[in-house]
Amino acid sequence: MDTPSHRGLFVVFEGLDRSGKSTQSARLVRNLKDQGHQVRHISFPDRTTPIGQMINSYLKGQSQQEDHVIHLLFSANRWEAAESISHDIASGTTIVCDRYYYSGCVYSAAKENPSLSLEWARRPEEGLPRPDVCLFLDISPEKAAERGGFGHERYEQSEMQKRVRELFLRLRSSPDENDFVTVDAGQPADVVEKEVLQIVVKTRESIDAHRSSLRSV
Ligand code: 2DT
Ligand code: MG
Repeated sequence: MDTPSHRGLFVVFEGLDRSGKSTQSARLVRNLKDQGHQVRHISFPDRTTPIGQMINSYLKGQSQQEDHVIHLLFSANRWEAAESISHDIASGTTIVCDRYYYSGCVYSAAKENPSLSLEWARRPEEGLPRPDVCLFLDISPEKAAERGGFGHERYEQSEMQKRVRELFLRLRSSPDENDFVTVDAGQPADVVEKEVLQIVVKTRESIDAHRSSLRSV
């Protein structure tokens, strides 16, 4: 195995729908590749696996799932990818990932099911590869809505988006989530792109300086 200083980074993008995650993660992938890094772009939910297909059908409203069950399926969908993420990072590939366990926690907790708290939601995520940095693309639900109407998937409604943002902010203030960095996603895309790249370059430098290994959630 490579020494930690040659390992890849694990970079996650989080944020509301329409916060610019797809655009910014694609730009980061291109920028890192231009700098000569090996990069793999992934996203959760990964709708291609059998578990991912169950999630897809739920999100499209084609099937129902009990709140805890769908929560655990989203988590299982990350666990089934965990080994390949750790493997790639150890062999020097940087992973750029759209959504991860932070979305898992906040979207489930936003349902306001009394037996599904943010704390409960985080438990099944414990032990997953921990991102080196989580870039939270912060945008108000109003500004996100101005960027185009909502789609037709479950969760794409303004009340839900407001609760999701509040929970992201709550999660951010937890000492467990010390890899969280907030970026103002209401700025022009080019400005966000530069900020993101600067943060990732700094993260790289800090990991190289400390020879930090990949941690666990
Ligand atoms: P996309 O619009 O990014 O495809 O996401 N979600 C996502 C959860 O509820 N739990 C999770 O663990 C993850 C990763 C957020 C589809 C929706 O799925 C939600 C939006
Ligand atoms: Mg979506």
